[in-house]
Amino acid sequence: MTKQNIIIGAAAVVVLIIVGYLIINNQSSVITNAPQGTKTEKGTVAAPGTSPISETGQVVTQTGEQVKLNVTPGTPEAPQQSNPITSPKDLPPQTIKISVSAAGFSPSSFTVKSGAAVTLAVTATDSQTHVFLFDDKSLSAVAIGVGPGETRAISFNAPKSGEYAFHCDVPGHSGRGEVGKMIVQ
Ligand SMILES: [Cu+2]
Repeated sequence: MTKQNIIIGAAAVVVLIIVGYLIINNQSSVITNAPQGTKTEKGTVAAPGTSPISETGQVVTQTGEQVKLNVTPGTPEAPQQSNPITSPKDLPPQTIKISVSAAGFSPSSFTVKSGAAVTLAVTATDSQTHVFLFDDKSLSAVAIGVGPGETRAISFNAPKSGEYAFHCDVPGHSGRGEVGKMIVQ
């Protein structure tokens, strides 16, 4: 074997390692960025980053336990908000879509069935940050924070029947009309 052949052989091995790495890396990124509204190991996710919805219709944590709605947002027991969603088409069709700006929420009310696994998406349509939050502490974990122009979603099981007011938690925003209500039937 000539010196030149050894160099060519070594170069080929390096190329194979790089190609192999890229293939493996690409596969893992497909798994972590699960396609929208499709099945993962624990259930169906509405968008990358949301908590999965199990086959029995319960929103569950990454370890498979039912999420808690009265805990601090973003903690492991809470339903997780999605990563920013680049196209509204990336959300399942049954998603409840709400936009928020200085003019308020639109629509400012929506109706869901008690116990149903609801996916709610909030879009900031102006150049401000907004934080969707229910007034009732029993739903404190169902919170969505969006930057200017951003859309994010969260999945949760609707509570018992009643009306649940929500507001934007950024100081001054609810006072100018960023309020609304969820009606649970
Ligand atoms: Cu706001």
